[in-house]
Amino acid sequence: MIRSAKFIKSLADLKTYKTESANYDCPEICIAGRSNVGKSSFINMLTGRKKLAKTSSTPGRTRLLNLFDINDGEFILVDLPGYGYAKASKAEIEKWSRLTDGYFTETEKLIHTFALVDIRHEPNALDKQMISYLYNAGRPFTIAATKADKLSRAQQDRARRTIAGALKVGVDNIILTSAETGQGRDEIIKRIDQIIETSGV
Ligand SMILES: Nc1nc2c(ncn2[C@@H]2O[C@H](COP(=O)(O)OP(=O)(O)OP(=O)(O)O)[C@@H](O)[C@H]2O)c(=O)[nH]1
Ligand SMILES: [Mg+2]
Repeated sequence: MIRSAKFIKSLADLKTYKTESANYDCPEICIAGRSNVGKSSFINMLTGRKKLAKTSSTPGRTRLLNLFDINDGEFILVDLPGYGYAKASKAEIEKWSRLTDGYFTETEKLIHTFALVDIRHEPNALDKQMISYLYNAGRPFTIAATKADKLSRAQQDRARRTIAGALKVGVDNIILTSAETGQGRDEIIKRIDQIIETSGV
């Protein structure tokens, strides 16, 4: 259950992340995925706060690592910059990937990742890379297909099978979500409750 949500801080580099994360003792759950897939909107949907995380129709909006406190120290939601933003400069892309890759290697508090893919697109090489990275690193994750409202129910079913096939997971491992309609919200919250419970905090 999410009772309260509060923005903590935006962090531009790993060093700041390490300093900041030393200040809290609770687990982290992060939201990863391609630029514009709907990570920040996903956080807003979960917390029921439309403007908590900044969203934008222009890809590449989230350039920093953003931390949100959930339920007064129960866990931290981490909003990551998206990958695969074609229009970004090489220097920017390097900076963001240093930050996101670095986050995954440095964090000692991450207990789960929500890996987001756009329901309308077949997962690309970067999406596949993200999933195999998480899998090989032994990092527990859940796949959420965002923007389900853009497709009919029949199309959603088909898309879910396509995504499952491309990412080599069972269809039941993909939760369909929509920040517009709230579809999938209860399922995600239920998953979070289980994750927190089994993490023993
Ligand atoms: N129809 C629909 N639009 C969505 C949904 N989720 C996000 N969007 C739209 O998609 C665009 C990108 O959303 P963001 O939440 O900013 O995406 P992001 O993944 O945080 O993007 P970056 O921070 O740039 O990596 C915005 O215009 C959102 O309104 C959804 O579930 N349904
Ligand atoms: Mg964002």
